[in-house]
Amino acid sequence: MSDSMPLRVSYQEASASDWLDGPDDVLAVFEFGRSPLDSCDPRHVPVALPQLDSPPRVEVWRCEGPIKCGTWDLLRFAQGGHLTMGHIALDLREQPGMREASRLAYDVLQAYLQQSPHPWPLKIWNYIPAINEGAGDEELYRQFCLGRADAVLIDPGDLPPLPAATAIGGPRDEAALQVYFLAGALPGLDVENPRQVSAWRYPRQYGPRSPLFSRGTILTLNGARQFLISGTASVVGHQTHHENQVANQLSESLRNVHSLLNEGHRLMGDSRARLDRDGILKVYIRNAEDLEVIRQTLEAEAPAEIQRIYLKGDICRENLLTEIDGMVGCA
Ligand code: 3EB
Repeated sequence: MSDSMPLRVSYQEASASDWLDGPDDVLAVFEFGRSPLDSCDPRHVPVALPQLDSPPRVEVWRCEGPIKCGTWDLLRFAQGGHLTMGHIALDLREQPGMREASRLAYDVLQAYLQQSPHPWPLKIWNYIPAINEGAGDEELYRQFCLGRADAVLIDPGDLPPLPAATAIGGPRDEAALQVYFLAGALPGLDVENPRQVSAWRYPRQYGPRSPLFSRGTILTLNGARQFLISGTASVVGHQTHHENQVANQLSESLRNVHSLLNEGHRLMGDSRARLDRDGILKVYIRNAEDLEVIRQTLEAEAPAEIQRIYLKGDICRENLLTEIDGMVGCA
């Protein structure tokens, strides 16, 4: 693995505790199929989405230290020399509704970042139980977007630099809304996808408040670059393509990823993101029975070297069956 990546990311077969008790440069360990309410260390991030492929693995983030851990209000964090990971799990049984829970999570996140030496969120992951439940604007994803906008748009009409993001639905019996992030000392370079309408400009039909995220951000540290890719689905313009065709949806998502990486190359001039062994892809799948067709499509269309994991998760539009996110290095 190259040391030029600001954040070294990998999937590992050893247990979460082996990594938490292991090397001193571990910033975070993500364990799948576990309730976010059961974090045992500030660096330990249990994620409710079950892993669909085998063997079971954890996602490990490593960076330059020293690493300092702690709890701040409702948030747990691990702060490295240049980067911070933070996570919040809110028990929805103690919240009046999803909008309020989302607003609270983002209020805490923003208050934490304001006093942190790493105040710029680069990417935020959001895992939302029963994300498609509720009709029309009552849908939990739309309520989540409202709460996020309540917190983030302090001055409406004034759009802050937006981090990359992923928003995926977790199991219905999971009690917690989970938000976790990677943040740095400087803002990332925002990249939009020329094939897609920017999410904050989505038309009204998708909900009362547009989702607030950039399609990707580029993190630069000591001359090394890393591309943080937002959740990327089969959306062209603002519309879902290939309804009910899971393999075609995955191919379209990959076209979107390539288009985004090309746009990043155009903006950076010299360097280019690479889907190689330093990178990871997370593939979210709505219906577990689609695992094999998705795996075959990815194997045919993405380089074999890039690390990947398949998670069961609902996509934020009912007609989307799969989505990809990732972190890749630039050379
Ligand atoms: C899309 O392209 C798919 O609300 O934070 C992807 C990534 C999506 C992030 C978010 C939503 C979010 O619109 C949905």
